[in-house]
Amino acid sequence: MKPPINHSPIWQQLKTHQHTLATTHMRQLFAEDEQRFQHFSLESCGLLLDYSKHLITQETIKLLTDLAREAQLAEWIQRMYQGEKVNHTENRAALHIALRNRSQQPIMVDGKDVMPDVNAVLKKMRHFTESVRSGQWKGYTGKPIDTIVNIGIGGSDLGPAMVTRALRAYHHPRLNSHFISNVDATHWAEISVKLNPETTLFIVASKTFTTQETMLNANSARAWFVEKTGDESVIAKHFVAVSTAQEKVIEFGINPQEMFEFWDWVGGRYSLWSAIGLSTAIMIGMDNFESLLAGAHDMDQHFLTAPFEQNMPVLIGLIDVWYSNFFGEETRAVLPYDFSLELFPAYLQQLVMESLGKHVNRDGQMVEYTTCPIIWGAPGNNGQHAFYQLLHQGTHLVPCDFIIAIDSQHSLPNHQDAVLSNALAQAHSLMMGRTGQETALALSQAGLSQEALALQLPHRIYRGNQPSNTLIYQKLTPNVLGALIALYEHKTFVQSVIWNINPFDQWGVELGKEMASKLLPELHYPKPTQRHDSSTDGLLSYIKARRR
Ligand code: G6Q
Repeated sequence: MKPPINHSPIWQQLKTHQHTLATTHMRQLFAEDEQRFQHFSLESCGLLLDYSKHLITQETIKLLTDLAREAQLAEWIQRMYQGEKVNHTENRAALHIALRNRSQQPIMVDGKDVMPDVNAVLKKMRHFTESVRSGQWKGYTGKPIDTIVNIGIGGSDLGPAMVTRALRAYHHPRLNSHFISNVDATHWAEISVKLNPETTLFIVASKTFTTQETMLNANSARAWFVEKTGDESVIAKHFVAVSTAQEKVIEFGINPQEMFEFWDWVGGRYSLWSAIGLSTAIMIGMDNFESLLAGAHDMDQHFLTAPFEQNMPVLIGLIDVWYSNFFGEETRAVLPYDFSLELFPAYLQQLVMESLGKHVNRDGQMVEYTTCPIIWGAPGNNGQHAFYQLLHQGTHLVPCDFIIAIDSQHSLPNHQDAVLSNALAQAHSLMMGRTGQETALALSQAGLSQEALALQLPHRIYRGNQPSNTLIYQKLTPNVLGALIALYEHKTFVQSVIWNINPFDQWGVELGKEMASKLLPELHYPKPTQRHDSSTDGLLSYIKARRR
């Protein structure tokens, strides 16, 4: 067994190197190198990455890429791409790259090329999406479908919901879509009032087809449908499934011909590229869906072939490790200046925190370093009027990701100028800050009295030195979105390799599920329970006494 990465000489060198930068201000780094933007930016797959606003030098990049070599990153990338069972606790490969493999090179799992199956499902999706979009697929009264409802949760919801939202400009004009995930009846009730059973298509999206929330919502949807139509035999026209579990799909009453398959080597949070993306594909059309896959494939190729020093996912992954392990970073903010990406922070929360929120390494030993930072965020302009105060003047180091579209999906006079100037201003101000001297000058030029100036001065200083990545693209096309998502998937993989953790399992979500199934029948026990801790028992009794 290899000693932990933090015992390696290169980790120690990074620690020493951190001391030289710990008190450095990024202003100084920019002052020392007029070409800093040119030296710390790169362009690939329709994205420009500016990583100049970081507490890094060329030496930092050298040491971090050496750290990646020490962790055998290149070998791990090969293992993932070659279909090895890198998800060792579930004995599975993690082959989301196969779902978007546009090169048609074979990809083997257990000695079998998976590409014919992948392509067969894409073909079936094309056939089905075209018949729904053209109006050829009819509901039970002969009317074309106009509403798609995806019923799923977690990876079977967040990815397709985010992509479908992001690509609203590409939606078929006749079609609407909804995503039902929460088990609170409010979610179903609020959406079902908008549905017409004659023209609604339900997609039950569940890898296992056993997930409590999804199955409850799917059963309620079916009961609602049968009640409205009075005819169980027409279910096949209105319910399709996306799953790996054919028997359970049949048990639910969905025709296996109306089931879109995927495979155990597709992790839930990496599944938007599979048939789990069916709702997206119906809304944007299969050509656009394949363009999304192609954008991701371009990023897959970049990740596989570019040297670490010019490799986008590698660089931003390593820089995140730099802050996490050497500067005590606890959180990261994701700030899209593109309203179409309003669901992107929520999607990334699952991708990153379910993948990297682990405290044991691949060998089952406690890690001796921090792993995943907490991911949060919101569309930039809204955030400016809410939480940016903390970014500018709080006490936390919060590296930020600015994600900026040069062109919006829609144009109105002056709007995009406001978006762009705000995005650049925020990244600049968070980096530069404003010193006491500069603040005093600005306040006196604004005509403040000496007394008011003395009072306000400390409150109006900005410490700056808040690091950020800036990602810019022309316009959020399916292709660019594919590359952007794949960038974050691979960034997450890079960090998992450095930390020697498995990013593809999620055992942390099991304990709560097990406890919920124990508590479920207890909600109906007639007497107060005394079985758990006094808080749970007390709360249970309180709820039971008040339930209608
Ligand atoms: C993601 C997780 C999890 C999963 C949901 C839904 O990586 O595995 O979020 O996607 O629990 O699972 P099903 O698709 O099986 O319903």
